[in-house]
Amino acid sequence: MSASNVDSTARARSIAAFERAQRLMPGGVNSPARAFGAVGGTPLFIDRADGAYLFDIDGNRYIDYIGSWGPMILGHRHPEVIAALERAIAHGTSYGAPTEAESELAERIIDAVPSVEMVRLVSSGTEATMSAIRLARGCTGRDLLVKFAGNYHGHVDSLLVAAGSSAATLGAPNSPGVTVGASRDTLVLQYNSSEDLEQAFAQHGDKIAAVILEPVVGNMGVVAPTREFVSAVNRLTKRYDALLICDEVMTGFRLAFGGAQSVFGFEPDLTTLGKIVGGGLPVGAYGGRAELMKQVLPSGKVFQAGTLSGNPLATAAGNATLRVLKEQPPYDWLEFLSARLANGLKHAAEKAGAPHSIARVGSMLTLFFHPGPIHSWREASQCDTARFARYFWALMERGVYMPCSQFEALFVSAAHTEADIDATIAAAEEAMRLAS
Ligand code: KE4
Repeated sequence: MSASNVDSTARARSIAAFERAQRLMPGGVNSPARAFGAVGGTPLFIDRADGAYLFDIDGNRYIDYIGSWGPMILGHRHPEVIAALERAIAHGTSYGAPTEAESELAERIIDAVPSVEMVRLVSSGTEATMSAIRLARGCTGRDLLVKFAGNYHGHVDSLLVAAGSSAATLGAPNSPGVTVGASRDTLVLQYNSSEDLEQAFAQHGDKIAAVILEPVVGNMGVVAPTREFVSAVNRLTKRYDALLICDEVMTGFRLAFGGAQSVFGFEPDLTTLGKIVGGGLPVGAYGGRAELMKQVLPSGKVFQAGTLSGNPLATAAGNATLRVLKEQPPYDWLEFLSARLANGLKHAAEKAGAPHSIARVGSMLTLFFHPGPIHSWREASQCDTARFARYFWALMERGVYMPCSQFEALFVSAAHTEADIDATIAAAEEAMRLAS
């Protein structure tokens, strides 16, 4: 079923709302991923959410696998998060002065992530990665930055860079407005390519300030690191005195309480966080060895600031979320549900004869319309995205809201039930057939 065939009567209010929004905001959205560009059709305007469900303004209910792109690991409107917000809002919304809630959230992060001894709270994942990169350059006195194709770290100029012609070729801007100056200090390599990393360090090693990566990639669809790649990243950054930045904005507190680094063995100098640490409100964070973090203003000279950093409402939601994750860890339940879902989607694709591969790490998973295996952007970029778009809309018609791009992870929450998973699998069997 193509997007244009979607039963528009069931979404009349979203269609009208989108027409209005497009007159007011670029593309009618405040983040491009939401505009359904990758799948076509009209994005749904959401009225409310509860547990594992989204409800659009036309009153349709969906089983939600976006989870706000990761933050909602406990499900929507978790009672302890709502209660924490109600308590916080009774005291006001923002003070521009320190609060104990910020220290509590910092303490929770430090206790959870072994490599983090000190942390700075900011208001988004982009702010976290931008600041961690500036700190790495400030601490090392070096300019070059290594990133990997298919890894997304927010809209930081120095990371909006296309790969050069070879592993050792410095990058070029891949967005208007990003200057050559901002991009020429960035090397873009293939994820899971130890050879690329060896070559880049051999050629530029003493100029590389940091390597930044997603320890499990979510932003080209889910791609896990190979053991060899993890070892090469740890070894080469140490050997050349470059810093390793693990961008755990998506994976932090998602794949384990200590993040993907605790599962896969990355040894980061700095870690960036977001999404779950705000429990659905705007919180980002960067942290790492105290000797590095102490170089951030005002204890050090590396500048970084933010009006709403550590906002009382955001830290209340973040603290409540991390408290629940620590006291009632959902990871076994998430593993059970996510494995059930992955198996069901696999069988649905096999029954439909659709070329596919499934990648899953914990409660992040992607069904690629590509036979796989997928280890880097080179393979991921060959997926059948037209088939994905048909599959996406056929699922939407059946009340299942998947991420609106082949190159995203879907997220299972602790609020999902076996019945939700089984209903999703049944819908996927029909959607897969229709999408063929
Ligand atoms: P934000 O600035 O959007 O809070 O975080 C940027 C970011 C940094 N690092 C990683 C690993 C991320 O996944 C993200 C943001 N993720 C996307 C979803 N793939 C957010 C969705 C959107 O852009 O609307």
